[in-house]
Amino acid sequence: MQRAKQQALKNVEHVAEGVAAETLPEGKLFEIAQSIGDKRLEELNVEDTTCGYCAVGCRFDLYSDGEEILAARPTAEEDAPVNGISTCVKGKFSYDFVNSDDRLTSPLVRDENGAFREATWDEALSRVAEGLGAIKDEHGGEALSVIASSKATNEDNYLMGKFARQVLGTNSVDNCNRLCHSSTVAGLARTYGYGAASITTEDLELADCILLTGSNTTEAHPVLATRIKQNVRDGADLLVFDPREVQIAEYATQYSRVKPGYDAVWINGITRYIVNNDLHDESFVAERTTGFEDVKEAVQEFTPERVEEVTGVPPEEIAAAAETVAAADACVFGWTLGLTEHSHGTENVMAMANLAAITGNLGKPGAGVSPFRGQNNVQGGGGDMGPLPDNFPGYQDIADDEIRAKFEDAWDCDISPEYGYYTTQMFLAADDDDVRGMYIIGENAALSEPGVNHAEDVLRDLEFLVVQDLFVNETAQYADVVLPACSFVEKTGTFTNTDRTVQMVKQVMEPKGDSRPDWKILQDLANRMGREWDYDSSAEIMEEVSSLTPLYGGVSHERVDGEGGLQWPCWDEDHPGTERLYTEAFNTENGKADLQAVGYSEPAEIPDERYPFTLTTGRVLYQYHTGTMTNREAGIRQYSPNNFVEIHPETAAELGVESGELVTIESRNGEIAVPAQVTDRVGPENLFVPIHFADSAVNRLTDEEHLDPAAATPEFKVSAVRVRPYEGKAETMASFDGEVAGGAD
Ligand SMILES: Nc1nc2c(c(=O)[nH]1)N[C@H]1C(S)=C(S)[C@@H](COP(=O)(O)OP(=O)(O)OC[C@H]3O[C@@H](n4cnc5c(=O)[nH]c(N)nc54)[C@H](O)[C@@H]3O)O[C@H]1N2
Ligand SMILES: Nc1nc2c(c(=O)[nH]1)N[C@H]1C(S)=C(S)[C@@H](COP(=O)(O)OP(=O)(O)OC[C@H]3O[C@@H](n4cnc5c(=O)[nH]c(N)nc54)[C@H](O)[C@@H]3O)O[C@H]1N2
Ligand code: SF4
Ligand SMILES: [Mo]
Repeated sequence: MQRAKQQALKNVEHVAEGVAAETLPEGKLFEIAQSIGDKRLEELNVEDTTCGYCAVGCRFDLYSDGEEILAARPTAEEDAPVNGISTCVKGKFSYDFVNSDDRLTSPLVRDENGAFREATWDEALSRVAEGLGAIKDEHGGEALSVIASSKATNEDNYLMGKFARQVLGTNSVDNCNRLCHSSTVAGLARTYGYGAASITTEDLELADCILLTGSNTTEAHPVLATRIKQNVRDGADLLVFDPREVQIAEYATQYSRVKPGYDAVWINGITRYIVNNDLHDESFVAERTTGFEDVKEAVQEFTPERVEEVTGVPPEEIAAAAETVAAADACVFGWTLGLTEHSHGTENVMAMANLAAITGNLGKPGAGVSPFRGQNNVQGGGGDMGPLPDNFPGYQDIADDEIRAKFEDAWDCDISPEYGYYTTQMFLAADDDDVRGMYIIGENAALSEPGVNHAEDVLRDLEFLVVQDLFVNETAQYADVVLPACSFVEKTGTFTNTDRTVQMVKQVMEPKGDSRPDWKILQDLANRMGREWDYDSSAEIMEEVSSLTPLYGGVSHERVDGEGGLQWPCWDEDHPGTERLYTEAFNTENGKADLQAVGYSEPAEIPDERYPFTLTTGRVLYQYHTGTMTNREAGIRQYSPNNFVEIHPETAAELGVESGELVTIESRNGEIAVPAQVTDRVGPENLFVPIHFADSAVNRLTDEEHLDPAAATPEFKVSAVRVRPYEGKAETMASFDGEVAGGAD
């Protein structure tokens, strides 16, 4: 298809999506099908594959002429269990990054002047082997750390963990789950046994009540939002608790504005109301839980008055929500980062886990807990595959002697029983030279870590840094060697989505230039560093995963492809997979949910006279993270060209600023200048800035030191800041042209 025509089509569809903010009707999709007709179908490659943006795990057919991706169209519905025919704007249109001019097509090394020059694979891999090897020889493998990529496949990630432990000799391997849902994983593992969603996606439509918190669902998980809205239209109750009146709140039976940073308080308030009014599920509590009495006692301090004082939620809203949840036959508790990205995120999650358990909402259709996971493969690649400092694949503890012996034997190496550093801790450990070299794969840490002024210093000062990515992203600018990886459209493997479904990812195009799939790069490097890996395909890697990982015991490419996805636990070849967790028992020693009393905690940064506002950060529909992929999309840039800060009209009036005018936001950690978007979506004491823009990176304002004690998650959702009209020239906003395009209203 001619480019101009294709672009015109895309623009039309963008408008349609902008209005619907979700999916195209089937008829429209049919028209697109017709327009591909310019090319004869037999000239095109078509594969059913899984989206590489978010963890909803939409599946569709991707069409390519071998040079570029032409279209994404619905695949057979039985192969798309989560989305059916729906997709969002990113999965449908955002493929320009694949062929963008600045895509990495060959390895880069530093020349004698310190500038990057292209190099052969041979030279680049030798440099990496020498650079990492020298630190290992002098300081031991523990002085090295690896950040694995939740954008990459399960098979890639299994090898990232194996590479760290077997080849480098370090347990310091982690990934973006640390910045995201690791408090969910910790909180749910502690109470129920598995750190994952208990529901299958269909439960969002079977529930008669959905309690959502800290989730901007229509923008961050659009296809799940569609399913929720459908159910609400059919009569289900929707309760939304969020400091911002996000779009999903428009559909809610009840929206409550909460003060950021105090979620356990209102959740405990609801639990208190339920237990004090005997509205809990007594038989479920008696037969399937322990710890109820402790929880009941712990929630007593969260009286309606106290909850209102701390969180701003009035007593009648707590009572109404409690009555609705208790009256429901089946309720899903959904959450995202508003609950987890806190210095006490694990407590927030456990408070929610208590509420779900005491109301008996687990292990039955339409009920359960559903943390909507983030990156396309953070459930699988970021967790299940074990590129983690404390776990082997399948959450097998590295400190357990028997398990460690199993992996030492399989991998033919010694493994220390000491946990390594979590991602956030790696950056702190580097200050003391406890980490001297890093291998960062598909993670733009220079923008996504908390406190990036500090992260930049660390990256600059490392003795050796290798970055493996599609682009010379902000992190790669500090690298000694950059290795070109290929994206999900150029390789085969599996991703595991937010409801534990393992799904096929299929190669639709040849790797761009000299780029290679992550697993092949790791294999070449391992062999250069003295090992003998000889995997012929990612399917073979999955065979090794399933042989060592009981949760994935029955997972193979053949089955995943043939059966249209498999949900873990899938213990063996004959096991059908598991739609819902905990139908019979919890994954704890005695099979019961181990409820944990949760008391009062507050954020690390509390507003004061100098920093009177609370800043929270997050996402918009059209953009993805640090923009490496979406910012290369002309259509997307048109809708979401630059950064902004949401400011309440009263606050804006006090400051004397209007929409589009620049303001300076300053925290104890740094400052940025961004245009104001005046809106009452935020409360008067709150501000919101998205995370997608490098030229006024919001993580200059966040803090790297105050981490969740159990999960080491940073406090991305609360920073104390002050704000003033911008005084200087707008040089910090090179891309700003006076237009502000905010989130979906
Ligand atoms: N378009 C798009 N979609 C994405 C992504 C993307 O970059 N762009 N990223 C993916 C990834 S990796 C992730 S992890 C998910 C994230 O998905 P979300 O967590 O839904 O995304 P965020 O924008 O970070 O917003 C979290 C919500 O928490 C609210 N919030 C802020 N502070 C608090 C608080 O203290 N308490 C409560 N209860 N709520 C609070 C915010 O107002 C916002 O509505 O999105 C995934 N999907
Ligand atoms: N203030 C604040 N900060 C946040 C958050 C927040 O809410 N607020 N959210 C946090 C969360 S939840 C997350 S998940 C992180 C996200 O932070 P990152 O994971 O750092 O963000 P991305 O921009 O998705 O970076 C992924 C990189 O992988 C590359 N890539 C894509 N596919 C592949 C592949 O197959 N192989 C390889 N090797 N590379 C690939 C892309 O080009 C890109 O450079 O940000 C965190 N930071
Ligand atoms: S909802 Fe997520 S998985 Fe589905 S198309 Fe959009 S970005 Fe991709
Ligand atoms: Mo995330």
